[in-house]
Amino acid sequence: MSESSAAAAEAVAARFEELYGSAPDGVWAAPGRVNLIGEHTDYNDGFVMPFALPHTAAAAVSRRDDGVLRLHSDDIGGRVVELSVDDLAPESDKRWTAYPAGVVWALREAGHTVTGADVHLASSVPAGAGLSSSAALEVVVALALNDLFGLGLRGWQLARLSQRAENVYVGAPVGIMDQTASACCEAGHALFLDTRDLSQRQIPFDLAAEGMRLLVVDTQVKHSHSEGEYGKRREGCEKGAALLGVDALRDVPYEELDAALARLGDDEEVRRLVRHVVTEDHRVEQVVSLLESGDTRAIGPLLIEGHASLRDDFRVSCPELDLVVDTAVPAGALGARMTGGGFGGSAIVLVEEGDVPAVTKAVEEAFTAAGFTTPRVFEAVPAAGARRVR
Ligand code: GAF
Repeated sequence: MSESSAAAAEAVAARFEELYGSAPDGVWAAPGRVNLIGEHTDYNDGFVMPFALPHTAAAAVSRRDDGVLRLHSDDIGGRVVELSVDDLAPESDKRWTAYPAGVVWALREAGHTVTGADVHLASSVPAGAGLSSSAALEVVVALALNDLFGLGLRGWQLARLSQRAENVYVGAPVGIMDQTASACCEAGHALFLDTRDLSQRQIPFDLAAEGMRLLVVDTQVKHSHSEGEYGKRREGCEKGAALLGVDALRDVPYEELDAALARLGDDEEVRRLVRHVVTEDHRVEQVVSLLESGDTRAIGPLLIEGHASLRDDFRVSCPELDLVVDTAVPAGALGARMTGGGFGGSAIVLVEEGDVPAVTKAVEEAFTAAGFTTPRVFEAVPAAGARRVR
C-alpha cells in the first residue's frame, strides 16, 4: 500500500471512531473503473474489458450482532442513518444509503448471516461520471461484510450479489461489468471478462512502458442508470434476441450479422441495437488479440469505431462526449471513445505520451468554444481491485 493510501485508510478509521465512539474492525477499499472496450454488451451476455481506477470507495466497518445497520458518509448524506436489517425492503430507499443497505439485503436474501454493522464510507470516485461510483460503494461493503462475517465468498460472487442489490434493491437494471471490475481487477492489467459465465483473463496493460497514456475526460455531464434510457436499450436488446431466437445477442456470430439483420426486417431500432452489440463484442475480441500480440497502438481505430457505434447505432452518446472524440483524434490521439453507460459521464483518450499536453489543450479549448463546462482530465493507470487496507 502506498503512503498516501495508508494515510487515507487512517483518516477513514479516525472519522469512524469520531462518529461511532470506537475504532472500526477494519478498513476496505474498492475502486471505480473505466471500460477500455465492450459497452452495453454485459447485459447481452457478451464481452467487456474494464480496468480499475486508483479512485476508490473506502469503508471503515465494525460488525454488529443486534440487527442494527448504521450508515454514514460525509460525501453525501452527512448524518448517520440507522436501519434495521430485518426491515430492509427493495426500492424502499431513494437515498444513497440504498447502495450499502441493498448489499446487506442481498447477502441476507441469499441466506448469509449478516446481523448488522456500523459503516463509514468515503469515496474518491467521482459520482455520476460514468466511472462506477455506485458499484465501488456496493463492492466495498460486500467485501467488508464478507470478511467480518466469515462468509467465504469469492470476488465474482460479491460482484453478483452487488449487482442484485443494484437491480432489485436500488431498482437500476445494470449489467455485471462494474461490480466485477471493482471486485476482480488487478493492478497493471485490464480484465477481459465473459459476462455469461464470469470467466476472466487478466491482460497486461502497461501503457507507460510503451510510451502511451490513457486520459479520462470527465465531461461533468451527470448521468443516472435508474432513468429510463438505459432500461429501454436493454429491453430493445432483449427484443432483438427474442426475434432472432437466441438466448442473448452474444449468441449472434459476427460472421452472421448481415443475415441476422436481414431477418429483423424493417425494425430499424432493433436492427441498430443488434448491430452495435454484435460488432462491439467483436471489437473486444480484436482488442484482446492486439494487446496480447503487443500491438497496442493498433487498438486506437477500434476505440473510435466503438464510439461511432455507440453514437449512431446504440444512441447513448451526447454532444460533450462526441466533442471529446471529434477533437482528440484530429489533435493527435490514437483513439478515443465514451466509456460506461453514456448519456453524459466520461470519455477515454489513448494518446502518445508526448501528445498529452496538445490533446488535453485541444479538448479543453473545444469545450470552452462550445460553451460547455470545463471537463476534468486525468490520466488513468490500471489499479488494484477491492481489498482490505487496514
Ligand atoms: C453501466 C452499467 F452499470 C454496466 O453494467 C454497463 O452496462 C455499462 O453501463 C455499459 O457498458 O456502467
